[in-house]
Amino acid sequence: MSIEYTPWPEDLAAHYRAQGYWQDKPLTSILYEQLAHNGQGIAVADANRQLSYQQLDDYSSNLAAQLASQGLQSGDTALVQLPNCVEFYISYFALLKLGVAPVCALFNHQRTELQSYCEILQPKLLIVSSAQALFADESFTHELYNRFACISHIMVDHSKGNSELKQAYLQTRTFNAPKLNPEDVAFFQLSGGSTGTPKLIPRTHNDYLYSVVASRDICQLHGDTRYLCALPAPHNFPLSSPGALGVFAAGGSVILASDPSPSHCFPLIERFAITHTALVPPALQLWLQHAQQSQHDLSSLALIQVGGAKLSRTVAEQVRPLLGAQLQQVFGMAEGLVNYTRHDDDDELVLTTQGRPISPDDEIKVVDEHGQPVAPGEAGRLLTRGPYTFRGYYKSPQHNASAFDADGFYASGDLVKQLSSGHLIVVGRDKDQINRGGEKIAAEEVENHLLGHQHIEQVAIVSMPDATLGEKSCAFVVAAEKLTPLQLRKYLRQLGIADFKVPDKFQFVANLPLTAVGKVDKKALRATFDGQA
Ligand code: OOB
Repeated sequence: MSIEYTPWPEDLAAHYRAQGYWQDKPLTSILYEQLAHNGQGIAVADANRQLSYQQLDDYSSNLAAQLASQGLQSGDTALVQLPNCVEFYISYFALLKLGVAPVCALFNHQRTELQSYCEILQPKLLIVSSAQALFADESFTHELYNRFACISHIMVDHSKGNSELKQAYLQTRTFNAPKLNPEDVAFFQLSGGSTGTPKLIPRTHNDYLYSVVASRDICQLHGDTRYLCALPAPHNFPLSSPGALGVFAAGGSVILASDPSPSHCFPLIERFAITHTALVPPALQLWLQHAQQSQHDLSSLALIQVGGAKLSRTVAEQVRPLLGAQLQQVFGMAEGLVNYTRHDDDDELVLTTQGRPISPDDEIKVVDEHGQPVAPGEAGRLLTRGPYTFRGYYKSPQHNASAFDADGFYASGDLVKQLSSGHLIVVGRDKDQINRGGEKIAAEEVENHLLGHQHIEQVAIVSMPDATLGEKSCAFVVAAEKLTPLQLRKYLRQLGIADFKVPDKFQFVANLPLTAVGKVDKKALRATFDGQA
């Protein structure tokens, strides 16, 4: 049985095939294609271990065979939550090989997020890590088994020592690979979100493979590329833009860092002679601050990609002088569209734009609030469709009705300007989301949690400017009784939401300003921070 998703219209699908974007190959071909000539090449390493392409293939097949023997089969779904470790890619490829579509949660997701993903996806299998406090003992796994009848197995990995996951992939087994249909959903990406409930993005083999291979070529990755993966491995940027999958498709090596701090990454850069990496702007700023005093040799760095949130020109200008590497701006989204500045772009474009789309068939519309195209070069809302931009969130007909226009263009919620060269400049946002240094917070989701508090009557969460993160979050709260920020932070943590979603500031007010139509006037609330940061 195939997993349901909104397909591309037949005429567009035929066009994407005719243009050679969709190759009708499964995503696993990335791995298979390295085996013949590069089996002994290093695919992935962390500070303690390394795996050749052959090992990554063998281990993922062993695990797939074990999961098949436990009843997992094509069309099933899984939830994976692992830190940046080689097991992440072993598990990812094992599930792809089996035709089991995983959603890969971020490692800082907590109880509430994991439960929502289980709710939407009804997974049969969980692969998680005891390095995450939630799985340090068995109470949460029991809770999940009790609450979700769909779950037949939870595999807990232990970062140190043996574990069921390690036993499963290390034990040689024969794996009878099922035939995969490249039109099927390969896995689910996580949406940054702008609504009350998290949304999942079905990504097919055909569309994702195209974005990976085209990104590999745009970024000119090759067999000697050594890519430092310092952002959370499942995020679309370090997974596919070109990310680890692009590096595998080029036969290079992925080196995993557990976090993007200079103290952690600089020694790895020297030790592995890292050539490429991907950072969010706040991490880049830390690298820039530490580069000059650093004792570590960073001279191997050739390309530093920066994306996930807006990069300021002043910071962008420091990349080459201080880190000795070329800068590439990346403006992408888990829903599809990814833009890159190119190697042959002049400095001005690289410093001031967020790049241009991967594909000649990425269609971009920049429209006003009535959906009408703005004059060339003017700012407007970004709409897009193309060969790797999804056509609908998983099981969300209501939200899909407003997230797409009548022609199937997805409204990303970004305000952009497009230059005649095709390059986009992100100038703002019209979605109810806070971009906290690349980490996305759906305001409504956190507002709903706070509204569950017995003494809170109204709440509105907006961004406030922050010198380091770009934006932080502030909750304006109308409360029936006196409350303190500490109490509310504790309340949210007890509910089990990811730490980055807990508002940085709570402001208690008598009432919230309203717009003419009676909605909370978030613009007015944001304006209270004008001139700050
Ligand atoms: C990436 O993906 P998501 O899904 O976490 O977030 C997408 C949103 C965009 O709609 C935009 O609002 C913002 O993040 N964004 C940027 C940006 N890159 C992403 N805003 C300004 N400048 C940029 N360079 O964040 C993502 C996915 C693939 C590659 C790179 C980033």
